[in-house]
Order: sequence, then C-alpha cells, then structure tokens
Amino acid sequence: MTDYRQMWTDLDMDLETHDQLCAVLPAAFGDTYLSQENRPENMAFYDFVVSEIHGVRPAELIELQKEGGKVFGTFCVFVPDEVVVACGGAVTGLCGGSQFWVPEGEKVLPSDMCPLVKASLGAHFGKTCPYFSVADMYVGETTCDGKKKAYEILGADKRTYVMDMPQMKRPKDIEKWTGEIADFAHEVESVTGRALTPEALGAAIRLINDKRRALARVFEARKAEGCIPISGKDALLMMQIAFFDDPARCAEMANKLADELEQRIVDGVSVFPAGTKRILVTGTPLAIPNWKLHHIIETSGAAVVCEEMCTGTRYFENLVDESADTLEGQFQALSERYMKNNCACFTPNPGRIADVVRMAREYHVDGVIDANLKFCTLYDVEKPSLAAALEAEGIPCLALETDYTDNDAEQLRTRVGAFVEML
Ligand code: BJ8
Repeated sequence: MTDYRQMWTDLDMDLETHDQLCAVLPAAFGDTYLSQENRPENMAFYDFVVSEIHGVRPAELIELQKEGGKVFGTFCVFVPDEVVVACGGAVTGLCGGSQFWVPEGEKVLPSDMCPLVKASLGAHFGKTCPYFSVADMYVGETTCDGKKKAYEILGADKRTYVMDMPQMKRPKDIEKWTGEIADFAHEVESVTGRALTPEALGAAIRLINDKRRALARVFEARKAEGCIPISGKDALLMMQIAFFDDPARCAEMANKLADELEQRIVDGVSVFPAGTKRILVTGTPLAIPNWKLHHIIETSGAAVVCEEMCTGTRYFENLVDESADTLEGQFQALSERYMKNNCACFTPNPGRIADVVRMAREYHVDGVIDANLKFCTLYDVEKPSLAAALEAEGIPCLALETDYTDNDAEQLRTRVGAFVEML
C-alpha cells in the first residue's frame, strides 16, 4: 500500500487524529463488506478505492492542481458538476458520513443538528479529511436551514460560494435556477481562469450524462424479478464512490459492473436466497462510510434493491438535454434537469412520493423503509404523507430515524427484523 503521510502533511492535516480514523475504517469495512458472500467480481475496484480512500483520489486531485486545474468541494446533488468539468476542474462530494467527525463539528454547531452537517464541519475543522483539505473552494446551496447556516461558518475559513436554491418548482423558479447556474459559471470561470465555451460545456454535459446512464444500468439490473444480482450494500458503495471519482472512470467501472450483473441475471446468480424480501430505502442521503442501515437490513433476512435518495436514484435519474449549442440554452437545459430532483427542501414536494410509489413497483419491492437522519425536519415531515400514499397502494412502510452512532443499532435491528417478518 502506498504511503500517503507526506501528502497528508503537505495538506496540513492533523495526522495523529487522522491515524485514529484510518485505524478503524478497515475493520468496519471488513465486517460490513468483505463478510458478504458471492459478491460481483467488479466490486474489487470499489474495495480498492475504499482501501486507499484518503490516498489515491486526493493524490490524483493534487496532480490536477499541479496542471492548473481546480478542485471544487460540494455538499449537494444540485450543484452542476458539468460547469466545473467544462472549465477543467474536478468536483468532489464532501458530505460527512461518519460519527468520527461529529464531536469536532459540535464544537462549532449546536449538538441538536443533523449529523451529516456536523460531520462535514467536523471533517473540515478537525483537518482529518484530505478531500476537504485539497479542495480549492467549497460550493454550498440554500437547501436546508442547517446546511445554509453551516456555509457561513465554513466560508469564514475557506472560500465558499453559495448557490441560491429555489424552494418551489414554478416556471419562474426554473428560470431562477438557470440564472443561478449562469452566475455559478462566472464564479467557476474566475476561479479556474478558463472561459466557458458551449463546446466544452456540451462535452461535459455528455460526459456526466454517460456517468448517469452507467449508474442507471446498475440500478436497472436491480429490478430483475426472482434474482438479486448485487447486494444493496455494494450498490450503495458504488454510489458513494461516484461522488468523488473521476466521472469517465466512474462510468467505465459502473458499466463493467452492469455487464456482470446483466450476465448474472441471465445465469440466475443471486446474492440472496430465493424468497428474500426486497426493500426500497428512501430518505436522507447515506454519505460514505454510513452503511449502518443497509447492513442491518441485509443481516435481518432482507435485501435492499433500490435507494430513492441522493446517494441513489436522485443522483442519476433524468438526463440533461444534449441538443443546446449556446451557453444560454445549456444553462436552461441544466436547470430543467436539476429541478426534476425531488428533494424534500421543495414545497410542495409530491414528486418524491410519486417516485417512491413508482419505484416500489419497478423494483418489485415487498416493503419500503423511510429513514431520515435525526434532526432532518424536511424528510421527517414528509413521512406521514409518504406512508399514507404507500398504504393506499398496499405497500408496507416502516418509518425510522437514526444517526451515525451505534447506540440505536440493536433497537433498529429489532424494528427492521419485525418489519421483515411481517412482509
Ligand atoms: S438534494 S437531500 S443532497 S439537500 S439530511 S443536511 S437536508 S438536515 S442532505 Fe441533501 Fe441536496 Fe436535498 Fe439531496 Fe439538511 Fe436533512 Fe441533514 Fe440533508
């Protein structure tokens, strides 16, 4: 394994504390992932990425910076990667998914806030995540209250640009988001020193669409009836890595995985025994290394076959129209695609409920688990209307709330076990 200590020192990281994180991750990954049987061979790539998670990709990003490229750290799937890529930059997702970072985040934030926000700020201020350290700037967005206030704190420490997200989906909101994307493009041009051209943006739109198509192929394979060719944990890992990998490589590796899964379906190779209950998980994103809920579900006699969340279908569904050949037209096409995302930050947000019902059918699920992170009011408030819509369709639903600690693991296991039993 390559030694990255000099790189981490150069990134001004807190090596001593970072060593503690590096010491626990391999065991957690081994217990959760490597203990699975009959995994697709193409998961070896993702296992390798995890084994070098704070080394191999940050080293690539540093190489990009040496060649004049800039790295943009983001926290939401609404930030259009295409604009950054078109200006020779790279995007890296920064949402924190580990309890390890939470105490550090609580030094600058109230403790009764969502763990994703606390972990993200903890990773920044604790200097224990190379992706935060390597980023030239952060890009925030006005989605939930917690995140938009957190950007003020982050912004006092590192250059941070905040995109003003509409809260509704009227035509004037789509127009407003088009304007926000145009403003963001000016910011990216000024940071990268590169002028955005329709040719470069067109190429970036095609590249990110290819990535979406590849990820969608893996999910398409998860719809197979009578066969579950990949575990939910493995599909989730692929999605989590997609947030910081190079987009062309991400598409290539997802396509290889999809090829294998499609062959598995033909050959009838399933990771789980026949009759295993199929679960759709919906709710707040599961940032790496948050594998807790999937692990509990998949060691309780069920399998996760779909995630209706930003670390799932919301990341790749809907393509950007590739036909526009002016920047104005491309910004409009980007806005139209991104505004189809049914995040609970919108009001009203009937689209998410319709999506979950549609996907429950498409993925042939036996039940839905609607899980949000503690203190995420947006997703919590949508629980009753989602449950009612699923009930009307005869689809069982279990509502859960959790955080990054293991304190509730046994309680969750009991509830998930009872739910699976009654399906
Ligand atoms: S588009 S889901 S990535 S905002 S869990 S920090 S909402 S309190 S993450 Fe999200 Fe963009 Fe929406 Fe997706 Fe706030 Fe809730 Fe925490 Fe959340």
